[in-house]
Amino acid sequence: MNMISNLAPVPELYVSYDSAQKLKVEAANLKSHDLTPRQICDLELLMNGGFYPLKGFLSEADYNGVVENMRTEDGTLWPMPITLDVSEKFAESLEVGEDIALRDQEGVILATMTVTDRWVPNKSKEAEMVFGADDLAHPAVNYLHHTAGKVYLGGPIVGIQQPIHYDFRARRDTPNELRAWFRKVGWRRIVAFQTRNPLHRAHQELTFRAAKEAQANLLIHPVVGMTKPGDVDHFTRVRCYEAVLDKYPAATTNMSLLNLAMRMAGPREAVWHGIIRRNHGCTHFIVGRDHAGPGKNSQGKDFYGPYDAQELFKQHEAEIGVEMVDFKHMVYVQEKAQYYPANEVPEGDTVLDISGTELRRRLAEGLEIPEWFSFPEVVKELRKTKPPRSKQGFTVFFTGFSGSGKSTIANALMVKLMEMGGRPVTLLDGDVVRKHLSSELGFSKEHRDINIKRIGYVASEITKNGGIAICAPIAPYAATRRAVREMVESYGAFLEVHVATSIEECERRDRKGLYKLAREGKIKEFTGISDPYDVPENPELRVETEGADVDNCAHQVLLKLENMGLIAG
Ligand code: PPS
Repeated sequence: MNMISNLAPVPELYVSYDSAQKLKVEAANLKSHDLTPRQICDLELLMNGGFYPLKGFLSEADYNGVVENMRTEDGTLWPMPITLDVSEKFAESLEVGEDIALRDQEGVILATMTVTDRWVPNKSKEAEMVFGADDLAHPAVNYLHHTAGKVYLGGPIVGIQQPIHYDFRARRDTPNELRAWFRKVGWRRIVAFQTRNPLHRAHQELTFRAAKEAQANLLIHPVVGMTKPGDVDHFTRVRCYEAVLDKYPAATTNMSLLNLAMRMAGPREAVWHGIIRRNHGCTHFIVGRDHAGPGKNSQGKDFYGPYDAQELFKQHEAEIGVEMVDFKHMVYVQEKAQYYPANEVPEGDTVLDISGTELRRRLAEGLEIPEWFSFPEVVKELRKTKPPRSKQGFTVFFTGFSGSGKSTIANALMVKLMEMGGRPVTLLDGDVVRKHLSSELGFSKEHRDINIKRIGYVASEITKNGGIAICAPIAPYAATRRAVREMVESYGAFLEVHVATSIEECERRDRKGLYKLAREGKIKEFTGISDPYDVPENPELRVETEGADVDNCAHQVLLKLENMGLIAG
C-alpha cells in the first residue's frame, strides 16, 4: 500500500539542485527525445509526485498490468497507462539499458530516463481495455492510433527541472507546495473539485454544498494541461475561475491549477483523478455524473454509463485514499429563486436549466445568458473569447480546375465583404500564393500538398485572429482539403466552395492558354488533363459558372455565409 498522510511530503523524482546542474551537462551527450505536449504534462506529474508511486514511464510488465487490471506488476492500483511513445526510428537507435535525455519543445532537458523496456504495444487492446472500445470517436483512442508513436519506452526517470510555464505562475502548485500550504493554514479535510469547464452558478452551489457535506475546505483544482478537443481554452477558463472564486466565503476555498493531460477515460479517469488529488494532499474528491466522459461514440451512444465512474471509484475508495463526494446535479427553482439538487425540487415548482449545448448556442448567436445561470463576469469573459459567429473569423475555400472561375468569384466576394466592413479580408489566390509563399514549388503531388497546407496554415491564423480568409487554389486532393478544414475548424468556420466548371468548359475558355500547352505535353501534370482532381463530395456550396455570372456566384456564397450565421443578415 502506498498511502501517505496528507501532511507529510510526497516523494518527488527530482535530484538536488547541484546534481541537476551536473546531470544537465552530462545529459547533453545522450540521445534525446523531444517530448510531445502530452508527455510534458505526464512528466511534470511524474517528477513532482502527482503520479506517485510511479517512478517513471511504465515498464512493459507494469503497462500490461495497468491495461488488463488497473494494477502495476507489484499490485499497486494505477488505472492509466503513462507511457513514453516514440517513433520506430528513434526506438531502433537505442540499446535497452541506455540513458536518454527528455527535452521540452524548445530543447531544454527536463529529465533523463534509463530505458529498461522497449516494446510495440497492442493499441487496439489498450483502447478496448482502458477506454472501453477501439472507437476513433474517443479522443484518447484517436490520439493513440493517429498521434502516439508506434513504440513505447519504459524506465525510471531522474528529474532535472520542472517544465517552464509563463502563464498563471502563482496559481500553479506542486503536490508538496499544496500540502505545505494546507499545513500552514491548518486545512485538514480538503475536498477537491476537478473541472475542465467554466464554472457557473450551479457549480458554485454544488461545490459549496459538497464542502459543507464533507465538513471540509474546498480546493477548485481545474485542469490546464490538455482537456477535450474543442473545450474553452484554459486562459479564458482561469480568468473565469478567478471571478468565481470571489463568490465563495473567504478562507474556505482556494484554487490551484493542475497541468494534467486528461484522457477522457470516464471511470478509470475518475480513479486516476482521485489518486492524483490524494497526492496533492486532498482528503475528498467530487465525482459527478459521467465524470470525464468523452461524449458520444461512433454509434451515437455514450461511451460509459452515467454512474460507472462513481461505482468504480467507490469500489477502490480505500486504496485511492480519498473519500468520494457524489456530485448533486443542481437546478434553479424559479419560484424559490435558488438552486436545489435536482431530486429535492419542491413539487410543482418550475425548474430552469441551460445545457452545455444551449449555452454554446447562446454564446454563438450573441443571445442573452440570464443572471440566474451564470455570473456576469464569467459571461463577459466567455463572450470576449467566443464572440457571436457574425464577429468570428472564418475561411472560404474555393476549389476547382484552372480557369474554372475561382479567382474571379473570390475577388468579387472579397470586394463585397469589404463593402460590408467589420472584419479584415485576405485573399489567398492560387497564383498570388505561388508567387509569394510557394515560389519554389512545382506541381508534383508532394509540392501541391505543401502548397495547400501553407495556404491552410495562413488561413487558420487569419481565422483565429478574427479575420476572413478567402482561398482560391485548385487544391485537387480531397485528403489535403480535409487537413486544411481540420486546421481551420479549430478556430472558426470553414466553407468549402466547389467551383464546378467542367474540364471541357475550362479547356474551351483556356483563358491563360495553359490547356493547349498541357495537351501538347508542354506542361506536365496538368490538373484535369494529366493529373487527377478529386471532386468534392460534400462541399458547403457548389457553384455552376456555366449559365451564371460572377456576381451571381459571389452572391450565392454570401447567402450561404448569412445562412451559416457568419455575416449578419
Ligand atoms: S495546386 O494544385 O492547388 O497547388 O495549384 P495552385 O497553387 O492553385 O496553382 C494553380 C495555378 O498554376 C498554374 N499551373 C498549373 N495548374 C495545374 N497544373 C499544372 N501542372 C500547372 N502548371 C501551372 C495555373 O495557372 C493555375 O492557376 P489557376 O488560377 O487555377 O488558373
